[in-house]
Amino acid sequence: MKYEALETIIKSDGLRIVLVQGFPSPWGQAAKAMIEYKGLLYRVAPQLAGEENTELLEWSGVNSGPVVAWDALAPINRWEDILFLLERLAPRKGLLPEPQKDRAHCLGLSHIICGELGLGWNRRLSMFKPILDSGEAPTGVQNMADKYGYNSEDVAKADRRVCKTLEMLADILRKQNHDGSRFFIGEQVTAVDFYWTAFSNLCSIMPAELCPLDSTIRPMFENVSEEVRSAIDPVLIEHRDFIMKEYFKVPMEL
Ligand SMILES: N[C@@H](CCC(=O)N[C@@H](CS)C(=O)NCC(=O)O)C(=O)O
Repeated sequence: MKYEALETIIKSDGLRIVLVQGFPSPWGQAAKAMIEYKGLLYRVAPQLAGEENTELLEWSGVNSGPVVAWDALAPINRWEDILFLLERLAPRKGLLPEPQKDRAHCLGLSHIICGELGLGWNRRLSMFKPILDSGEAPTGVQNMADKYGYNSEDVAKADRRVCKTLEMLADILRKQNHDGSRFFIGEQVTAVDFYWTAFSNLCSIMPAELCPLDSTIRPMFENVSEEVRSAIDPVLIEHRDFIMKEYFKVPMEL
């Protein structure tokens, strides 16, 4: 993967994705892995974490990553819009099951992982806490805290909410394993398998061989409370290792 200037990819056509450069930002890494799994060609440009990203904002209406664009369509940024675009572009390697019950289950679990007040959101609140508590938060972190709903009430509940989600995901996987499947839903890979794998990095960061994160950034990801650490059932890590090996490009490209 080669980052190109944002200006260049704005002017080009086809599929483009803007990723948070240098971070295993799970929304972007999951989208990138799904694009690659589906065999879609893409170009990529960087978003700079915590910075103004003015050009990105002007083009897409947001200054976060990921942003995805297809031909002349307006750029999109929400995980479900990105997923549905990818499904339209490469329906044969579908990541949303057809049966309605499974589809609802898949979208519900995806929302619990990727959505507002979901797993990623709550882990981010907990990751910001020590930095903001220090009273010396860099401007970039303060910007992100303001943008992503940092408030004392939700911060106080974040770890508990994460644990509840991890417990539920582990229960589902145990039941699936018992029924002979290595996936969250049915017997085939779905979007949830990609999301959990990418978001697991916020709870249990992968080793450097799989996720070559700069050593100055890694400690922020390693800072996981004992409460959350003990809710990471081995079945969750076995699943993400399997999905990484079979469905992601390794090592992750940041
Ligand atoms: N738009 C995504 C979430 C985007 C998001 O949370 N992006 C974060 C990932 S950590 C980001 O861009 N952080 C860097 C920044 O805001 O500067 C969605 O809701 O589906």
